[in-house]
Amino acid sequence: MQNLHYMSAPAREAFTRLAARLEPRLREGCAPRDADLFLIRLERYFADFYVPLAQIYGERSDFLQQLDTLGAQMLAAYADRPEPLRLLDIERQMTPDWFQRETMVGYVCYPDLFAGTLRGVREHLTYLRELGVTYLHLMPILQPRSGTNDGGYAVEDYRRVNPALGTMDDLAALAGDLHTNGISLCIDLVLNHTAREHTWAQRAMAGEPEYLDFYHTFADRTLPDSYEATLREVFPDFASGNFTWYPHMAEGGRWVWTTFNEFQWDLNYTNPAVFRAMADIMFFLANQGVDILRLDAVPFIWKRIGTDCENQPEVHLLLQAFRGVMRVVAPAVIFKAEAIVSPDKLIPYLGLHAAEGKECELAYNNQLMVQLWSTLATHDVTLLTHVLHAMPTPPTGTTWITYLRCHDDIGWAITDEYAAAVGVNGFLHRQFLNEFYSGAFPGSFARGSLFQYNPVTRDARISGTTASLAGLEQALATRDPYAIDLAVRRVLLLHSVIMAYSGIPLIYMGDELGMVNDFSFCSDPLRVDDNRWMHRPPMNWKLAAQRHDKVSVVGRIYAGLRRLITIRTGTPALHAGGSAQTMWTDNPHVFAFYRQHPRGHLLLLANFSEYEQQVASELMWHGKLRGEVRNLLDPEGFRPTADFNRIHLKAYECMWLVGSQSR
Ligand code: OTU
Repeated sequence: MQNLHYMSAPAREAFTRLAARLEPRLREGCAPRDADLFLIRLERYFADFYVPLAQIYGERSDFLQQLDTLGAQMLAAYADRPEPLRLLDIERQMTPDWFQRETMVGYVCYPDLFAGTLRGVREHLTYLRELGVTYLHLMPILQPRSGTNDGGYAVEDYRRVNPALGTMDDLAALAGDLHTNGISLCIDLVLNHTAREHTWAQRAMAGEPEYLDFYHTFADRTLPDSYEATLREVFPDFASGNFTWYPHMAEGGRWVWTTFNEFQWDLNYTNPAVFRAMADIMFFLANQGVDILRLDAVPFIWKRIGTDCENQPEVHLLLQAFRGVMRVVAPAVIFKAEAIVSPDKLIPYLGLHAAEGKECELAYNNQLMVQLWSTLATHDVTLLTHVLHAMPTPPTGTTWITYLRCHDDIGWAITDEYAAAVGVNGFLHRQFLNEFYSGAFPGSFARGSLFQYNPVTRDARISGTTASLAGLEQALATRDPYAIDLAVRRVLLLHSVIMAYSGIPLIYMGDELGMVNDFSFCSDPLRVDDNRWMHRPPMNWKLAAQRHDKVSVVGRIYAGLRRLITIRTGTPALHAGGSAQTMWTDNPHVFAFYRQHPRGHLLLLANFSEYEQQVASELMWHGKLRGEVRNLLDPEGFRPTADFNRIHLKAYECMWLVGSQSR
């Protein structure tokens, strides 16, 4: 036992106590080697969860009993873990960079929209394999409340799959098939709130004190009013305020904390039973074969009066504790933080300082996403370069999810400070982006819609698919071949950047086919109020059938993406263990970054203008590319000569330049 002396005295004492209590049961229930492995992991990760839990719950008189119960839960989950997953645990611990590899390519879809059911998804694995997908994020699949349910983010039962999609056995079978095909599985875990139909909420509703304590509820407006003074509203259009009055709750009615919709009740993590219940759900899902848990709305899980109740220090302590216990039970599983927050608040989700390597392995790079769209509208890379320059590097052993679109709207997370630093007025720029992407701005190629327009602040966000926002919908409507060509180039340009920037690129279902906005949600009374459904269309398999027709629009987009993926997976410089450093070029339309990894270097150049552009080739030498320089994306089109000193990029062209000598 080599980890004991790394622990503080109280941690050591608590560990020794817990291990002694668990060991007899462990020896009884597990093979000797498995029992040993559990104890080794328990010792190795004990402080990782004990220390944060002690900070949050240590003052409670029942803290040690809580720890005992947690330990018993861990042991039970470990004993239940299927053999193939135990091997996967060992394999992943030997390959801690598995999710950072250049071979990682993500795809995200709603299973019902993609293939009807989980079985349907299994039947479409060849499609995903053909595209080169190695990471599949299935949007909410656990049993939601019936009726409107925020696209599945109002969960009624975390241990059942939405019956419309299949069963838990179907999920486990799908996970097995995915693993056989080299694809890891990500699912959503909504840990900030449950549906009000969840048994916990129902029992709270009935006034059971044990379950009232699972939520934040209030007899009158005193505390809600004090909190409300500093809270923001996430969905001002259809769910104003953060508290909902339930007249029949307990006796005499209560206010319930509902950050999102009124049917989504925020959980109360000051109660250790909530932490334990959620940890148990994590174990359960891990044992079905889930590899990545997307922790939905995680910034909101801790409340503090006088603050916006987001990103509180306790959120990070809870995440560290969750991760610590998961390392013991199911170390193959990693966490993805769904924290759409500013860079300084985002980086701590990947584990900073003492928490390095102890929080989430993945987080969405919202800044890159927002800046790419902003740059597409302005054709000017200055703000993009500035913002990414200032963006902290993810700590060792973690990386980004890079993406263009997801099921949510695009919120213009561009601070006034960043905008001002490059001579832009933040407010006016955000107004411009909303006008541009809703198509109101004269000459705009985009067709999106405003989401959650707030007439007081004039804030709004944007809905729409990649293709529609990049001009394809409009171009197809006008049948203008030149406009269509530009739109296709924009779609590919954006993907070329997210495929090469450090992290796992995540393709949003339908983007590989250039699918445009879908307005069928307008005739569904449960969806009509939420225009995010315009970019959540059913998969168009008819269009998919044309994907190999290289002269068609869909064929051009699909082939382009397919090529990017093939080249990415063969380019060691793109391993996310390396760095991505943005560089200034001498042309405001050309974005550049440099990827450095011991196994290779790569310089990306991306022309955000619809005209040919040039940059000084010295860039490559500053960037340390050595030997003969090649453009991986177009080896024929790029022929450096002895005297060349400018690099020419075609309209919206992206280059991935590498040198023949790796350094
Ligand atoms: C998430 O989004 C989901 O992505 C949404 O689809 C859900 O509606 C929501 O949670 C509730 O479950 O504010 O505008 O910093 O940005 O959690 C969407 C995180 C959201 C938040 C994010 C949230």
